[in-house]
Amino acid sequence: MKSVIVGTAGHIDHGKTSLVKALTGIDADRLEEEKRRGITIDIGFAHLELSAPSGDTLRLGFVDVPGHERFVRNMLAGVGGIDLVLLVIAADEGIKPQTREHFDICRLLAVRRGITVLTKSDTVDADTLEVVRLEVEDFLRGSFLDLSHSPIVAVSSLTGAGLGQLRTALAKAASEVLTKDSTTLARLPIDRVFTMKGFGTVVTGTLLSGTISKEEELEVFPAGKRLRVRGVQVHGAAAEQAIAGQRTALNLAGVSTDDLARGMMLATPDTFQSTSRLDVSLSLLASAKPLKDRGRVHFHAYTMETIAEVRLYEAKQVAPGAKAYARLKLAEPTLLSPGDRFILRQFSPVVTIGGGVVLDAAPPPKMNLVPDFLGVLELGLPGKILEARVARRGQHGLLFSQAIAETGWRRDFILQELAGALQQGTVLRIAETLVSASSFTELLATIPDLVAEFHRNNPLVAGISKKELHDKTRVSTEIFAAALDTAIREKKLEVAGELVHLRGRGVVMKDEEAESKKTIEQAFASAGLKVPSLKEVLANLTVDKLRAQKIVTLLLRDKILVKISDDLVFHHSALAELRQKIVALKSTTPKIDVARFKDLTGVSRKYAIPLLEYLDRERVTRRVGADRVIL
Ligand SMILES: Nc1nc2c(ncn2[C@@H]2O[C@H](COP(=O)(O)OP(=O)(O)OP(=O)(O)O)[C@@H](O)[C@H]2O)c(=O)[nH]1
Ligand SMILES: [Mg+2]
Repeated sequence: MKSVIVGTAGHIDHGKTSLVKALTGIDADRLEEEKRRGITIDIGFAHLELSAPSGDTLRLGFVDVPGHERFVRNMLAGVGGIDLVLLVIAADEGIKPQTREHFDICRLLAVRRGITVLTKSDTVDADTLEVVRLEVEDFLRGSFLDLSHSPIVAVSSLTGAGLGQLRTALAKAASEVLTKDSTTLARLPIDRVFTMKGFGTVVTGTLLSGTISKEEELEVFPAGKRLRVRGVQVHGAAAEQAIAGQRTALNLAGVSTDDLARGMMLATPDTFQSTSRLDVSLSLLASAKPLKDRGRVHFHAYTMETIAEVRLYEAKQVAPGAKAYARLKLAEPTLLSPGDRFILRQFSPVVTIGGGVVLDAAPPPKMNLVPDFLGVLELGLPGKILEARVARRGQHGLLFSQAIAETGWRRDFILQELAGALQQGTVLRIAETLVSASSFTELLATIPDLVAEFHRNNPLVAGISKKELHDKTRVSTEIFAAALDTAIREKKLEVAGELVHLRGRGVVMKDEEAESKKTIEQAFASAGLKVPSLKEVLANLTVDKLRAQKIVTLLLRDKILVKISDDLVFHHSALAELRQKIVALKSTTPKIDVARFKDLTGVSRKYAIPLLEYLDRERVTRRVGADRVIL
């Protein structure tokens, strides 16, 4: 069954509540004070089932709003989720200030459909009714309520005249309303919080999107607390599930009424984030004063309101009737998504001055206007929006979880909308991250540059460690790994163990350095265990001392030379030979002393002691008193 939310709008006392009662039989004025004063103060609710022209049943949920100028903020809390408006104008009074203000609000909120109702038709004669009708027609010309697509119906709630015609018009309009999307993530702005005997905490609201079922978990924003849905009511009757577009009441567990209030939003858990920064497209009413950069305004979206500072992107001020891109800095955080509409009211005196649409609810802190970015968001094509959001993140890419939080779209929808770009390769998917091909290409070009730079600064080191290279790119582990793989596949880089180097380049030495390296290695190799002192070797080289020291360090790192004490360095082959000699001795001589060792190797005592200690450390021998046991 299709559910449609119908809101009333119009000046005080023009007969909105009476009209809702005449249509539904329900008095939406529920407060004692409302009944006593005969005016509506807060929003009220009613419901009605009608047959659509197709024969299907339509379920209409009514949100009746107050007309009094002092209660416009309550009107705003009610009008946020409506699909269709009944603009109520009393035939005996015609267009009045809140007729205009409520109508402006509906236009700014982009309410798409409506019916204009001339109420109290019993109080005027036919000629007067005709004059009012013409006046109203004129007023609505060119708007979403233009006579060409929205009827004007005269009724009397007192006599019932015209109500049949209004019902027919309502059924037609409601059947043409586009249903809200029940396949996306759930969001429910809270408009009432109360306790019900035997139930506990109950909240109500118009479900903007998705579905909410019994026993489901929800998160409340901006507080972030989690709670469980104990029971669901739709239009006053118990249900298993509420679907987008329905007036919904939820009985909640794990939360008291003190923790909840009008203006908070319930949503699918672990998905969204509250924000105090919004990038928006705003429109200023022609009747408003110019809006200056850094101006303060009242901000209303769905059932919430707060104070906002307006920062303009392009100009110093917005002219009456003009549009502008702006950043709104909210005094209190809230959960909003792109596409959500808002209203701005002047700080003081409080009157409606404009409104607009949220383009980005997760903008970076700095106001850097990426060319065309907000324009693409405003255009509203999901695939293009996703591509722009991916591109904005550059080499870091956009995680799926971020894409979901930023757009309010489900993962499968995102994948579906990006299918073309992924196939064409303009957007790449790397594990859980989406990266634009151009950013990835940039990264691919940067990495060999970073490696080349490292080679320049460290000519004697074989390559940069993967970790150091990763740190320099600052991208995620997955993106770095993918980029490195690609660079290797494209034969730009090579990897040896943990070190990355440019292709065809291990350690590149200048000629005399390479020569010196050979000299040093040979000097040690031919000396066997009777090594020269390092000083002696270095003295015979053509390179300077610092370079020579580096070469030795390199030989030590590559384990060609082995340092066994502070000033004794041996060639690895000499030590390997020694080891073999000692091990071979074991069967005939299980124990040796220093003198025997000196005989065996031909080295002096100065060398013998450190060498034996080295063998102990290497577990070739073990010292027992003055002897060594061969292990
Ligand atoms: N004669 C006549 N009186 C009406 C009609 N509709 C409403 N009224 C009277 O107009 C007065 C205001 O009606 P409401 O329905 O409370 O007006 P409202 O627009 O809901 O007012 P607020 O919610 O305070 O803005 C009441 O005294 C109604 O009895 C009508 O069709 N004919
Ligand atoms: Mg009323």
